[in-house]
Formats: sequence, structure tokens, C-alpha cells
Amino acid sequence: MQKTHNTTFDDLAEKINLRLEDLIDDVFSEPDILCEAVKYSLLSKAKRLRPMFVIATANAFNVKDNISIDPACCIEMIHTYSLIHDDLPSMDDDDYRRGKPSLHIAYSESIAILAGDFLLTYPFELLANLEGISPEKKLQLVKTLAHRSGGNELIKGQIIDLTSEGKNLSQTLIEKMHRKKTASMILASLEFGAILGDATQHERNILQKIGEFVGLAFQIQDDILDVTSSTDSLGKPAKSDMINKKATYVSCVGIDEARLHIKDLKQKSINLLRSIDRNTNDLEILVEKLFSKKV
Ligand code: GRG
Repeated sequence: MQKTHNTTFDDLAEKINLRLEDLIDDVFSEPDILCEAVKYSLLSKAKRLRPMFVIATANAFNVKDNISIDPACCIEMIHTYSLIHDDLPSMDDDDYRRGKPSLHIAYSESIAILAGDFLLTYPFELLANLEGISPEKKLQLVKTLAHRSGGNELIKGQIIDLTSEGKNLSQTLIEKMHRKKTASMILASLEFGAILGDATQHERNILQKIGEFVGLAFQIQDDILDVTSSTDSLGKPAKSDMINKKATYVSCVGIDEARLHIKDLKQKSINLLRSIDRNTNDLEILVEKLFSKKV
């Protein structure tokens, strides 16, 4: 691993922010409402968790940040599109996101839909045009991103979510929804790192398992924070799951068991990381950091 050993994750987030802005500026040569709207959402305060997972995983296989940063930005764009569309009145109807009014409130519903559409399509153009990466790897990246953001993964998770409002879901179905809705982009991030780093099939299988565990634990933590935190500290509406009558991990098994499950998933992820014969220190630090909040 190179850079992230010496740099803090805050520095890495700043590097990602700058690259995201450059990639958007590459498209728009003059002032444009779509450009403004995209930047409003994409460049607002966010953790950049998924791109950090791409870069840290690639680093474990000695891939330099200058190669992994654009694929990492592609995943952040897809993630941001999903948040913009999720907030729309026809979906979760949330007015507040990333610490400020949601995009459809700040602009309009049609601009928010189109900004989301742009953030869904542009990453595929970027991946197809990547430099310094073989055509075979580009194809694997495109296929992975299309699959993980597609009808049997991210979109499927959203469908389960929207069609189950007001219903009591089984723990199995809640876990399936979380796996599809939340883990899919985290999984894609680890898979991107593995593709860039030419990981073996065995390593890929382990990284996929870690992506599933981390994604599920992250969503359970989000379910707990929705109950225990304020809107200000979350940067999005608190208690929204209850208001929207959503089945969550907390409503299903209770807060204490939910906390125990996070601990278990985190430990399993760390153990799996340590089973890979690569320098996975950065990934381990990232997993620790993700679950360091007292929830
Ligand atoms: C619209 C197809 C479609 C899918 C939407 C991602 C999603 C599916 C909905 C967003 C709502 C939600 C609660 C998702 C769970 C994942 C999650 C906790 C998202 C927020 O991710 P963070 O915390 O946010 O990484 P930042 O703003 O830091 O990027």
C-alpha cells in the first residue's frame, strides 16, 4: 500500500472531492443548470466511504491511487444518483440530504431526476475511456458496475424498500433488502479494487463476503442512528424510518440485538481481511473507522 499509509482519510476524501469536481468540469464547458445541480449534490459534504474502499482495496494489491481514483469517483457518482432519486417525492420524499435541502427542493423535481440520470450514465462513459487500464479490465469494471447498480441489486433493494412500507418484514427479508440496497455499492467498491489489482478468484470471493458484511453492518448502524440521532448530526431527517413506516433491523430485532449484530459482522470482516495475504492494513483501518461511532 502506498499513499493511504501516509495520508489521513480526510486528505484522501479531499483528493476525491477535487477529482470529482474536475471530472464534472470536463463535461460542461460553459455555465449550465445541470452542471450546477450535479455539483450541488455531488460536491456537498459526504463521507466518500465507497471511493475510499475502492482506493484502499486497490492499494492492498499495490495499485497506485492515480489509477484507482477515477473508478472510485464513478462509484461515488452512482451512489449520489441513488440518493438524489431516493429523496424524490415519488420515492422517500425527503427534503434534507447531506446537511442541506435535497436537490429537488433546491432546484426542481425535473432537474433532480435529470441530475440523477447524468450521474448514472456518466460513470459508464468514464470507465469506457479510462487510460492506463487494459480493455479486459475496463469491461470487467463496466459489467460489475452495471450489475451492482442494476435490477437485481441496487434497484431491487429500492423496490423491496418501497413495496414494503407499512408491512412487518421478516429478518431474512430485511437483510435481503439491506444487502441489495446498501451493500451493493460497497460490494462494487471492493470488487473494483480487486479487478484493478488482479486479485485471485479466492481473494475476490473473500472481498465480496467482506463487502456484504460491511454493507449490512453499515445499514444496521444507519437504522440505529435513525432512531438515536438528531437531524442536524445526521445531515438527513432523523426518525424518518418510523415516519415512513419502514421495516428496519431495529424494528425487527430491537436495538440491543442490532448492536450485537454490527459487532459480529465487523469482527467477521476483520478476520476475513486478515486471512488475505496482502497488505490490508488500510482496509482494516477503514472498517474500524466506519464502526467507531458509538451507536
Ligand atoms: C434510487 C435505485 C435507487 C436506489 C436508492 C441508496 C438508496 C437506494 C437509497 C438511499 C437511502 C438509504 C438510507 C440508503 C442506505 C444506504 C445509506 C446509509 C446511504 C447513505 O450513505 P452514506 O452514509 O452517505 O455513505 P454520504 O452522504 O456520506 O455519501
